[in-house]
Amino acid sequence: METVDLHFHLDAEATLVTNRMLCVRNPQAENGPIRLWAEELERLSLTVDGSAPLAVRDDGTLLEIDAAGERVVVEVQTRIRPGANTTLSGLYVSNDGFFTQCEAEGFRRITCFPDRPDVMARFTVTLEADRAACPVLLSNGNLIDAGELPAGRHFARWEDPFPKPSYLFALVAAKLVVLERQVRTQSGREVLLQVWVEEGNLDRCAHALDALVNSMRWDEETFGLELDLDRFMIVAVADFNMGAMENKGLNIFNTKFVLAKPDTATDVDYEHIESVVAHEYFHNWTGNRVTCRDWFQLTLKEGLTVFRDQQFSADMLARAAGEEGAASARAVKRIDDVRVLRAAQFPEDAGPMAHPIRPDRYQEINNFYTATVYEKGAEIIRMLHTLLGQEGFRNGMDLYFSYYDGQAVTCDDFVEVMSEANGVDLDQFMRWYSQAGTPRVRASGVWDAASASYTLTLAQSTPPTPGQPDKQALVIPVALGLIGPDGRDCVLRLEGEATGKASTRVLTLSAMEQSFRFVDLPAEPVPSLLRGFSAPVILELEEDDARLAFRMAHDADPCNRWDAAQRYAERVVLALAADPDAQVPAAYVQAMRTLLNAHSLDPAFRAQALALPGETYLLERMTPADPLALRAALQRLMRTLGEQLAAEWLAVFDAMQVAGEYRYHPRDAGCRALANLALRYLAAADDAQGLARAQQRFDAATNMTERFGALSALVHSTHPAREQALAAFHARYRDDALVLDKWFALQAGAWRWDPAALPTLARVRHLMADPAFSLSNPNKVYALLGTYFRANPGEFHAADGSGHAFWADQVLALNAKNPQVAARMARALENWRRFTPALQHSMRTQVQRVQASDGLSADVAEVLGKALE
Ligand code: B3K
Ligand code: ZN
Repeated sequence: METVDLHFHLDAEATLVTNRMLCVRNPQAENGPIRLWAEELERLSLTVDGSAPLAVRDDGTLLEIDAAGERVVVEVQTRIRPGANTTLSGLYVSNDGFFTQCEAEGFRRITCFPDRPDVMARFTVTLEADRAACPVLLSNGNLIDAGELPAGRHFARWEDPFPKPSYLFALVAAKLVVLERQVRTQSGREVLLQVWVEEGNLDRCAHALDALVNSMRWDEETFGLELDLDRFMIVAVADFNMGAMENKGLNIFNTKFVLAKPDTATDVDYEHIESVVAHEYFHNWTGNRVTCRDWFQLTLKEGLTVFRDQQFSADMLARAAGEEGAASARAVKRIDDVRVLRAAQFPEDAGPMAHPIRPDRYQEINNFYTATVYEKGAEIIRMLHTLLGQEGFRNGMDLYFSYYDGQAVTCDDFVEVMSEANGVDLDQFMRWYSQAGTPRVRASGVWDAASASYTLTLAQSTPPTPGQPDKQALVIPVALGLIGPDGRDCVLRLEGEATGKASTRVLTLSAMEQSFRFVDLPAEPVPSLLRGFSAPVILELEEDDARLAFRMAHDADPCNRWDAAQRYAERVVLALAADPDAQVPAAYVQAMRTLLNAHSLDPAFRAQALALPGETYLLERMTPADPLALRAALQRLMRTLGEQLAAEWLAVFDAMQVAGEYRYHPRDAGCRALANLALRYLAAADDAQGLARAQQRFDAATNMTERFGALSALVHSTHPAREQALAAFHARYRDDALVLDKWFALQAGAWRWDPAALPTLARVRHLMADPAFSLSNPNKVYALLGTYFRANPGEFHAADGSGHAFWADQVLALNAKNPQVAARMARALENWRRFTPALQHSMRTQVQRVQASDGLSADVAEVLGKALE
């Protein structure tokens, strides 16, 4: 496809799309028909070089056109109904404006097209709409013409100089205002950066625009990659299926990842906005300039771009923290990423949807925008970075762009350039792309006093996953340190080496089992393995409580120090869950006290280390999963820590007060996070002083992080004022959709500390009737239903099965509206086989009920089909 000339006559009821495509016969392909995909299109006309085609076959989704000649112009006119498009894929209406979402296969819902990522064309787009309703008309690339039309209509014409696949097409026609900034690129070109939002939101765009400028600079400095367009636009829309979309020059974002001001957004929101803006911006090179040959290669752009945004955020945090705080700031970011991986990807890898980062089959590609393709994919890129080093990785990236700019390529192409640029063999490494499941690395060490040596044996195994019974050995970088009895890192010298260094080093495990012998160790060391979480694996290492406490206090690697705290907590919680009479060990409380009092540690790090492991992660570690017992155990543990460390929590809360006007800065954010955590523990213990502080903070807060932190603490207590606080919060933000999402999510996800309180299901049902709630808005669904189904297992899996029956009703209701959103909710029950027999029965019954119903979308059918396989 050489060029595509699109004309849109925009109207919510009936939009006319005229599409002129210059098609050139591919000399390498056999002499077949022109194949165009179509979905829910009303085709009005079709011509080839201005005449009726020789023959057309149309099965409703695929159009085959017989055409003679090497170069032909195919023109097709379709009518679509954006106002009735509730799927939010293709062209749809949100708050009277027109927006598109085409990845992965939405473009075929706009016009007939060879809608696959390896067909790239130069697009020219003319938009025509009512001027009063849609004063702003945007598409990809550069504005080349605009003007008035009769009957109050106007038009704009856009031209994108870069060939692109159809999934990167976008248009926006709406009533919007803009915050913009002119900046100069590294090579000296003036470019215009814009953030478009609805009127009234202009005071919430500055952070996103700053993030865009920072992203641009970072990609120039880190990878030598410059913005290639004269204008780069971000548009915020309230109805959007996911976070954001990297359409060429016209990124469309969920409002959640654009809008922020201190009164409405938390520190975490600020952080997410920065990283999503960066992610989409980085796609301009990793995704758009070099794109995917087919959708199996999705991780080529997603894993790589997530890795890039993770590195960017770490650099930004480190820069803000200053030299002294940089290392800790980076570690805190890494810990966040590891938390996400463990909470979302590990369960996926252990369930019926398990797939390699490059899946080898799918029914509905939209189901594969997963934590595996994204987050595990980023871990695979990170391992390459670890193995090749910063410079080697950069050389590989340079080679990648020099070979493949403007092309649609594969994951093999990417790994091959890394191999070529560094002269290393990465054939075995490629197994990470084809093998699913979370590998286990079992480690054992033996210290020999006589020879002053320590032999570390590492053995790997990967459990079977659907369709992959046998697994082969992977290349696993294991970063390690050995800690001496004094708490300091030992000099690491492998047998046969002349010298060693007292710092972390990376061993490469590539066989099923390997041993490494370290010498010159006069005392028995404590191993600290997988530092910085150097591979996406589960480390199995026997450590007694004393050793975990020792590493909690001394491990020089902050990630592992955090991990030691997580492992210790996990052990304690699972013991409490298994035996209601068990006690919280005093040694554990003492280890937490030591961390709490470690004032020299960065507050953001302390907040991470003192927070318990996520409930969904713990559920994954429990066999069989018993969410009610787990919840009870977590509550008991939090209450105990709240009671026994009350004085420390109060002192820490008081010490963490941030003076002055709100600013988004990692140091301030760390203080606020630790203060909010202190309130949660105090609330769990119903500590009167703690609750008084929460109440006071809620009333006097000057920013959302503090206000919402205090509200969360109150809600997670038995304090009678909690309902009043929820009502006050609602009254204050009744017209603010994004803040109300927080309010919905808090209630849907709340643990019930007061046994007399309404069960969460009743509350969720009640909230669904709230005028601010809508099943048509994905953010609302994710906030209320998503939180309840996926982040509140202790309530959702109520023993009477009421949560599961409700789940089935909602999945069915959503299926009829928006299959992508429905499929996401459907996945909440996919791991039903891991639960206790009674829960399994109730879950399976509901999964079967949904599966047996008529009109199931391919999206939902695939998820449930796999769950029941
Ligand atoms: N590439 C998009 C995701 C599209 C999802 C389609 N169902 C956002 C991103 O990863 O940047
Ligand atoms: Zn992406």
